[in-house]
Amino acid sequence: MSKINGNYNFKIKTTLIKNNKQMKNIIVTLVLVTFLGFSAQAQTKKNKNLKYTTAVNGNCEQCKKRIEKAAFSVPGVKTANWDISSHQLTVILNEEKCSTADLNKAVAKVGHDTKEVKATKEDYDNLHSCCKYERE
Ligand SMILES: [Cu+2]
Repeated sequence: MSKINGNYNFKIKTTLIKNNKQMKNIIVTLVLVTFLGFSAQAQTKKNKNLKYTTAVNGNCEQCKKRIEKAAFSVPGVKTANWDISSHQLTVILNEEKCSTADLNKAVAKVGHDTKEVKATKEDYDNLHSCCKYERE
């Protein structure tokens, strides 16, 4: 009798362990699905105050004005600052109104190569002679 009881208990225990493992799998799946859902939402949610920095080639104060003017011409750009010595353009932009690609295109259009978008030869040639930076 005790042997039968022992077998019986063993069966119950293994069933419980199996159920536990299934439970864990279900929980892990639920957590993953929730997490993936959140990250998908985070990707589609647009940032109204995205801080974006990129390298823009240029030489002087005149370049600075031209680059910043081009940046401000893009709808959604709130602040723009180009640093002459570091060549870094830093902007805050509203992703609901424009993309970083729009910004790069606008800056390249006035003749300045950005890290992402190169100016056409024609746009570069239109630069004032003192502004003709060395192209990489
Ligand atoms: Cu210049």
